[in-house]
Amino acid sequence: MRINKKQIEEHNNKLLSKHQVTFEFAQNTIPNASAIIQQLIDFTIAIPSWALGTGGTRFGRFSGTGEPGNLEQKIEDIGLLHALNNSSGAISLHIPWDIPENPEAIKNLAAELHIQFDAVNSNTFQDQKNQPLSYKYGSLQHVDSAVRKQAIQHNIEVIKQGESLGSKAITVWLSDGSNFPGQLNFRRAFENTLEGLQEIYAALPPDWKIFIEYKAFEPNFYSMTVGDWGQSLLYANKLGPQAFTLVDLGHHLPNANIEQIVSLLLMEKKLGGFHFNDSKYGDDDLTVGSINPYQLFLIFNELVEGMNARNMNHTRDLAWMIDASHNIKDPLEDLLQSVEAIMISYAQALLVNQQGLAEAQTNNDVVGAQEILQHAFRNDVRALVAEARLRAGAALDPIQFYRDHQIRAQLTKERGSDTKATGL
Ligand SMILES: [Mn+2]
Repeated sequence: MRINKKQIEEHNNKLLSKHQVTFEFAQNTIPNASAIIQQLIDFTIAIPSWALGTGGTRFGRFSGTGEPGNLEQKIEDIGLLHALNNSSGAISLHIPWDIPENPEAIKNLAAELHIQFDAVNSNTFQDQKNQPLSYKYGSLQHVDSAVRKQAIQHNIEVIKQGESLGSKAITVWLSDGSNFPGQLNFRRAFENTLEGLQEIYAALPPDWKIFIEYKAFEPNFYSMTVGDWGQSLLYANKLGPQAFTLVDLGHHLPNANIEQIVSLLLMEKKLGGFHFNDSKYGDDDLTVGSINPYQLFLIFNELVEGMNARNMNHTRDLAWMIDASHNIKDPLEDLLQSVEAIMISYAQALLVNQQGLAEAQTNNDVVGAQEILQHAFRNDVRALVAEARLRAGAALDPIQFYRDHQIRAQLTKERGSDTKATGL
């Protein structure tokens, strides 16, 4: 299904007078409001193809209805999100769950819905049907070179799939590691992984990037072969200028200072991309901003400050993507909430008085520095984010629109109630 402009106009007209009251207040109290609105209009966050269906845990999965059953329908779902919020104009594909059978047709559909192809993701964390060798004991780290070769070939295949669609990056997340002390020679596992990554790197087109994603634990619980940002950075540095670290918010040990990690990776020109989610305990894959919005703001503050220091383009120079699991919410509603949370944090970071903050830091004015950050965080910027949507022809209140038009019920009518969108 598609949303037409007229439906959005009607929705906006109904909410306009109420919006104008809050927007005028925001405009009068936030000094650089119009510049911020333009930056919000330009910002886009990629939606992963696997997040459009109901996720689950290892204990079970409670299916939703009307979920997309193929890549075309996944792109259509992202088209719905993008029509509603103007900030979801990219898709991140997972191979082999979403192999495009007809790349030209897929490209045309995406172009029609103003959706670009973000980083493609490889998968060596599970065995596929008819796969000759198993990844039970790892992929690129494996003691058997034949398994490593199979994993390398898969990644090169993913690059080719991405090229056919116009992607410019591959994200490699490895579940490799060990569950028990003594299982693995750490050094050999690292060296094997590096050699594999070097072969994948050699297959990159010149205008491509490779993102090395790290994770502290799970599915391996004693060691992970790319376990933290230091290890990821080691690989990225050894690989070369097209290799970068990818930060997934949920992939740290509890209380890790992610904003500091982000700042230093930017300093080293090695931050490549970002996976948004939130967590209370581990890699919970909860909705970004639902547990710790202040942390999200602090991370965005470092991102904005660090990107500005290097004259980076906020939208294009880093890969922004949601990576979450919607276990009990409607995935589309959850994604609308996620994008909203990201836009709010980004807007708050844009209104930090950076010059004042630098002065406070120089003067060791600890109270002043905290005041500046918390002043920005405590601003209600929702009207700015809504105004950015309004100006771009999207909905003032995307979730309200989604509910008023009973989009899930319509999708269920189209696609049925026994649908499954994930490859797990
Ligand atoms: Mn991730």
